[in-house]
Amino acid sequence: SNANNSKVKRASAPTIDVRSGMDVESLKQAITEHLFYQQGRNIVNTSLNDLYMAVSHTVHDRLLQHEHKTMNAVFDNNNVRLVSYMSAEFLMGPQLGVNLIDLNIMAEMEQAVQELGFSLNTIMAQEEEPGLGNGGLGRLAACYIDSMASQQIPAIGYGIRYEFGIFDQVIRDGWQVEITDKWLRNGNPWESARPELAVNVKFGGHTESYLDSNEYLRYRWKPDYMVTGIPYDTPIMGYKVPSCNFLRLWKSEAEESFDFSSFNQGDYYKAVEYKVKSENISKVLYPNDEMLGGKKLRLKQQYFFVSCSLQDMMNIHLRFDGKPQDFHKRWAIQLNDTHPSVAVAELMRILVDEYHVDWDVAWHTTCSTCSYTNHTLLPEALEKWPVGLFAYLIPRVLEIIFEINYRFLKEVSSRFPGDNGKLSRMSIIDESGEKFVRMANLACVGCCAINGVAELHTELLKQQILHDWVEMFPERFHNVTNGVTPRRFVVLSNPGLSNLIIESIGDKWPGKLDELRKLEPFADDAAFREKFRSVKLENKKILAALIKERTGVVVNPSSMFDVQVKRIHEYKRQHLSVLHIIALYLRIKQNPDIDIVPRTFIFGGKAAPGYFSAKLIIKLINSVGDVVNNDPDVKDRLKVVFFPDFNVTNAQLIYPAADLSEQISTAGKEASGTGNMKFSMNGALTIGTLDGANVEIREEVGNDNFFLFGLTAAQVEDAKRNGYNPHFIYDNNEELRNVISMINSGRFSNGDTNLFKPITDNLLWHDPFMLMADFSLYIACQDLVAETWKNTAEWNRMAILNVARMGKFSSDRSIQDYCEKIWKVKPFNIRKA
Ligand code: 6GP
Repeated sequence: SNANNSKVKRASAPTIDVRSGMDVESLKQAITEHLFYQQGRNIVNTSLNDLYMAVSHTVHDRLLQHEHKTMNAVFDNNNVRLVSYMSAEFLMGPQLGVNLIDLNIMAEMEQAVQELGFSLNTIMAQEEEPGLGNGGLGRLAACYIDSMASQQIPAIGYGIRYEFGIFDQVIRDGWQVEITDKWLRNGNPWESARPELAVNVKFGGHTESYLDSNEYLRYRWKPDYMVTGIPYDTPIMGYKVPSCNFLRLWKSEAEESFDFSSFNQGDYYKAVEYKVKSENISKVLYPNDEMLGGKKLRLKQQYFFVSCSLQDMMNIHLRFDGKPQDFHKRWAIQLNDTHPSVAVAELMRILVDEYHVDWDVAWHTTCSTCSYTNHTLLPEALEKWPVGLFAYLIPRVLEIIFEINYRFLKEVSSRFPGDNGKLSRMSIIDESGEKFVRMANLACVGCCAINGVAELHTELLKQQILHDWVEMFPERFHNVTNGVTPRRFVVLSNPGLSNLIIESIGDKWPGKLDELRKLEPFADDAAFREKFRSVKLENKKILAALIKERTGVVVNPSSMFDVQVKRIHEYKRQHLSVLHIIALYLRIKQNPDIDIVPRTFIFGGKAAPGYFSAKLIIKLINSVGDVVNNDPDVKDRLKVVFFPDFNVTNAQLIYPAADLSEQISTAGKEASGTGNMKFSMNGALTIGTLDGANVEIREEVGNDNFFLFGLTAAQVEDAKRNGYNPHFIYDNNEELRNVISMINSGRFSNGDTNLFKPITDNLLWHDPFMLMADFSLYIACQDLVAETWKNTAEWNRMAILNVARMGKFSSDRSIQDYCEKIWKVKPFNIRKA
């Protein structure tokens, strides 16, 4: 009864706790105090950004409480294995909204902010997102650290604190223009610098051998210079659980005392030059997903963040009183593609050179620690570095790679005697011409697990680029199909749908996505379908307003929103969708009274700045839009929009408004895709090929609820082997001929018949991504899509079933797979610890 009394008391007179209180009064008080003591403002003279900062600091305080408790509990326990997710990219997206959801104080914060005279949505819109990634790979890393926290897996994400993230895209005259992303300009309330945890990283110089006190032959690295890594931590809260992990990103700085010699000799400029050189390492994210082979700074970035992270992990391990060679018992490292794969050699260097662990013991430790995820089959994305560059930048690491390779190749020749082809293919060093270090080979040698990101992708990996490795180490191979976090991509971005689902099946699903199955019966409930339709319509109205604001194009919210948003790449085939648009336009031009389903085609995505064809595809989309959108014959039945600057913030507004999701890559080329999952979760139907995770999405939602078209991966390979002839297809398909002729006629380029020639010539004479082969199948499938759209009840039934059957694609499930198959790590309940 005492407890009861105090409850009653607290409810009527809350004790305000400005650092951890979750009630409206505490939040208000905390915001007001942060506003004054951190920003020097009062609520009456605040700018929106100052208010955003104050609200975010208020949330950050609460996260720190959880982070502190989590880390104390973890570090108190000697038997916990932690995950280290190493990634050159974390495409985090805005933080305020998800943190409010994870802390379960969205409503309280809304009210607090409202009582202060503002709206939470306006404040959230103020946030400049940390775009520290290019696309799928970086966004996956962000989803995974979210899910690790939510699954109560003790984990640290390790990466680089780029001063400039992925460029901002603007469209001028239909072309992409890149603008520097100054995301730190207005301050970052989510991070804390931890200068006392700084570590140094060596570069350049030479190595030498010496005898240690036990007369053992050892090596040491005499670098030219050192660079200091300063960690910046961002808390990563779990969803409605007390666990809070963190993301630790490294900023490079000049090593304080290092260049004092030249400074003292009066060479002030040399000292400053060294400072600039050091700070450059974490200056900018590389936007290219293609060949980076010659980019010295990129290799420096990779080694810098890997070395910082491993030193930090060793420091943590030793703090637990661990022995260096037991490192693998404390840590499971996941290498997000080959970008951090130099970790294999660097961990060996630390164990052998710095802690004098025997080579064989160190090798066992290293292999038991590291695992590698491959994210692409595209040969141009397989990283390799000139041996000379390695020798120049990190000479000791190269020696260790040579030693690893020497021992490994001995093993290969004894397993496969006389197979010289295998030997040269599996060698870490490519010796076919100029010598290169092959990063995927280094990863495969030094990792106990290797995985692809969707079932099809893993099979193709095993058959194609990693075939030799399967023969050597079959037990190392796994599949872990990608997933996405429903907290950000449904709860936060689609409140209308979320509330409808909660009304119908309760609120357990965001943390347990299989629960969505309970929605299935509602697909046959006309009243529910109507509510579902009206949620979608509201989302489309919001997007339509934004499209008007950003592009000037007026679109009809009741038309079908046909959306393709992702990086622009030929294998993703944005231009196949353009061919379809032109085919529809031609049908209208041939018969202006034709009965045609009104559609709004929405594209978005960045092209790598050096990828000419991708940039020309953006220009083509905009050019076709200019003609189609303004032709009176079209009568607004078709609209084509290129939504500029596709990023996480914009993505959150686009997925909820989509009716049709375009997942039309050439089969066998898209490793998984994750946008495909976000669309389905938000009730879009997919038109797609049997590629990446599309295969599994179709399996889950049912063949009848998925618009499938196109060649299979095996058929694509067959066609290539048998001498694929795109021109022959063109000659035999009148609609296709008319479409291509229309482009070549200059109709979309003010009479310039050359502008888009690189695209059409490539399609007619090479067509490496088989658009010609899939064209007629795609058009036929799109016609079926249009027919289905006319039956609103049927369309919505299918869309609801898509939502209901997406449980598998929560990143929570992916993380559970990694824990069971690869990391051998269990959830750690800090309340029970
Ligand atoms: C991407 C793949 O292209 C995409 O299919 C996949 O869903 C995503 O990774 C996450 O696994 N790959 C990259 O972004 C990349 O840079 C080297 O690969």
